Amino acid sequence: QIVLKQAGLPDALTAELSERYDLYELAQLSDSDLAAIAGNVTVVITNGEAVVTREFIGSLPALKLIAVFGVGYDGVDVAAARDHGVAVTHTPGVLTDDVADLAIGLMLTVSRKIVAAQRFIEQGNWQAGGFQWTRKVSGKRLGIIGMGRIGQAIARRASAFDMQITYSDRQENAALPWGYISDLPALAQSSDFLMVCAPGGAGTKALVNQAVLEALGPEGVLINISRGSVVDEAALISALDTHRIAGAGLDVFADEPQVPVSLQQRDNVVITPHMASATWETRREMSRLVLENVNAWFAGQPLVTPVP
Ligand code: 8YV
Repeated sequence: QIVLKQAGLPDALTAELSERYDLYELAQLSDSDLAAIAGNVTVVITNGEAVVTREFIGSLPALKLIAVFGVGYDGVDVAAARDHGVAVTHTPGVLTDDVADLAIGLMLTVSRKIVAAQRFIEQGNWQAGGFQWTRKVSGKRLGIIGMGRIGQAIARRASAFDMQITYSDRQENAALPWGYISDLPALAQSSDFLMVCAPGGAGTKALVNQAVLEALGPEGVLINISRGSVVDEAALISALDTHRIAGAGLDVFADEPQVPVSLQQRDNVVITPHMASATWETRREMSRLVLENVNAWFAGQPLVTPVP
């Protein structure tokens, strides 16, 4: 019974897995190496960025579990997994705070131009006069696309900034105290900040398109901490080029780790390398959950955090 590591994982998790199981790393296997072990691979461990295709699942006849190091499992062909009787687990909950924290950080950083202000000092410009004025965040209107665990955590934080919060989702959640606007251009139009918190995948591809960005408007800021695929990146670049939106804060991109040059070196765009869940504390918890799921499967016990 082989555990196949298909993507980068924290060293401590890799060490723990290899202590307990017969662990192979896909990146280190030639095609013939892989063919030689394929019949014995029962568990595949992947992450939020990697892609697990139907073809790959089909090439591993003994596969029983795909454990995702991350909450988003849009990279895994879950329908194919189901067809092959393969369970999928992920790491929900433990990273919610970190992702929400970074979302708020990006919102503040873009609006108050914190990165540009630091560059201003470092480039020796302060002596010649003060930095440009920026835009207020507190009390502004925040629109959230995707009101799941992370969207709600962002909304709770934004409430402390006295923001007026509305959201869109597949359906209204009547238990929430925030206003529901299902139509995305309408949501964008009533927002100063638009946060993308919807999961990736076919159902949300390019949800934030030119029409949504136009509705957000020249004073509006887009923040994306979910998946690059949810935003039409070309439309975003064009909206920035033509000043049809005010700025953007982006932790995720369409073709990571490639980041279009046209999103770089802009005073009104703050970019981070898909790091929202990357704190020591949270990466430890994510590792623990991956390990618990794999251990549960080998012990014949119920999985801890299967995908719905
Ligand atoms: C990544 C993420 O999984 O949780 C998610 O969905 O995108 C991240 O936490 C992480 O970067 C590891 O690949």
